[in-house]
Amino acid sequence: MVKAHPGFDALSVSARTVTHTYTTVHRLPLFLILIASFLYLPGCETTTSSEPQQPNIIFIFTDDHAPHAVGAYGGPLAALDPTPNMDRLAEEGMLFRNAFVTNSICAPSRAVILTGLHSHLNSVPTNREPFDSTQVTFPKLLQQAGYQTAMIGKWHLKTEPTGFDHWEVLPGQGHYYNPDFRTPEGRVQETGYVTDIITDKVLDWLQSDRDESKPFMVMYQHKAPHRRWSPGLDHLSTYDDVAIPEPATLFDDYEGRTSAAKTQEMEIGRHMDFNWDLKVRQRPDSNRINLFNRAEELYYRMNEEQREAWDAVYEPKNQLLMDEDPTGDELLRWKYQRYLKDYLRVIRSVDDNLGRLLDYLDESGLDENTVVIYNSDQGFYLGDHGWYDKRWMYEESLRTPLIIRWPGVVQPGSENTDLVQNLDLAQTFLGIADVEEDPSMQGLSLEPLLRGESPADWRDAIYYQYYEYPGPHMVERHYGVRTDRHKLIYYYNIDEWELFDLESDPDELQSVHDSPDYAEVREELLQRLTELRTQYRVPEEEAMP
Ligand code: SGN
Ligand code: CA
Repeated sequence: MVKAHPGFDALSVSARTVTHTYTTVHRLPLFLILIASFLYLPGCETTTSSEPQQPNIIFIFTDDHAPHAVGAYGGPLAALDPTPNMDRLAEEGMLFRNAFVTNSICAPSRAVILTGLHSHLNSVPTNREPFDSTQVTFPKLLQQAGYQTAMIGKWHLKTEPTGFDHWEVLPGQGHYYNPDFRTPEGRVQETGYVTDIITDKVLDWLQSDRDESKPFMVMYQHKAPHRRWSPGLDHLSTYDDVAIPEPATLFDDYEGRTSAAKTQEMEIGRHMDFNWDLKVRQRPDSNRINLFNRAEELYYRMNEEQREAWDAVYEPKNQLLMDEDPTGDELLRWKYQRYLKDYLRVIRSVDDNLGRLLDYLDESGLDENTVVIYNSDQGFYLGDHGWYDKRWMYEESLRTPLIIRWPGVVQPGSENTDLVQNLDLAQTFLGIADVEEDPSMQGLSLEPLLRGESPADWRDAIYYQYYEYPGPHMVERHYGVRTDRHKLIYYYNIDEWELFDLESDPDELQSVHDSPDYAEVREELLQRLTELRTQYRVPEEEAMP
């Protein structure tokens, strides 16, 4: 059913920069609007006529939060109860078991979500390009359809946000302590911890700046848990008394894969920095003066009170490390514990703040007509393969957490195992709002899945491509296809292939690309890869060999 609401034909100021022509389902003749209004009289609908009919949307987005660090996804880390509020969201909504990204890195992932287009079509294939803000985005379409829109937190797309009635964003990567914000009126610095401050701003906007005659869509986007994983003052000691379980592949030797797995620079053992990553100021890695200086800059960005609290917790533990002075595997184990504890501490603050938001929705009564989505820009290596960071088409970074609560529509506590991607979110949000999508968008609306349907023609394979090489962590460029059971990856600059059977080798340790037993599977996957590249209009210059 098409739902009319007061702001249906309002055109936003920022939308004037848009060059495309839109069609909107809300441009209806007056008599249809009158009939629709009549249908909404008490008795015909459970809501009152003054309430907006379209659901509100809150998109909660984190940076680098791997699904295996969300309690509801299970696995060894779930035993630590890392995310009680996210787990509550899953109990009240739908958890997507097989949610993937198209390009496992920050700015590209954000551009995909906004436009519903793969990286080769949306102007941001790597973290370096500025987002072309004249493109069609889902916030612009929602805004034109009468939604009030806001973007608060990490943006990372360089150009100014467009399609938002309100925006306050971190410049670049932003800071954990005492962060600056870019706003239409200029830069402001706030005092405190970034995850709390972003949440305060979202709650403020919901409480005081909202036009209650309109439905709203807010993008609530954390910096956390991005490197250098700096916990808030209230979680500095969380997990002090536990040993974080180690992943089976912590001591991976990278055999069984292409040369790409051996030439990366993202190993906990070899590439993590003592001061920058591990917060051991007394033990600078002599060859990384730049990282040492950056860490010191952040140390002095904290105010005295913050620094004292920080030192009181880190200093004694650092002293213990210096006294014991572990080496080899023992040092790697120590680094892993420090890394994971800080990463999970940072996530605890995200989760606490999610709790604040969910409480506010309950208290205000907004919970009933608000769709809440939890998602991250990609997965992350939590010591898996001995790594941190992301970028690869391997499972840990290809996956992203996706939990959607939609009261009255989504079956509470349900799970979906279809292959879905961040590419689908733009159309999903437009579908939820009953606003027509742009015909060029390349995803699939998740609406039928949210309603509990299993469309027979749902996609059987996903396409992935990563472009940022050379660059941080030196992960070779690659593209590939993943089905529910197999994955074919092509490192096109070095002309090397990998094929994994995820059923017999879930950790992707042994490529079977050259095995005669997999000749048929390989041909099928190659065929599917070619089809997907045609379907998604991947340009010729990145052509198959
Ligand atoms: C920074 C980090 C990298 C990280 C990129 C991209 N280095 O360069 O570890 O891969 O961001 O991250 S740091 O020394 O600054 O911490 S992304 O999430 O923005 O894509
Ligand atoms: Ca990221």
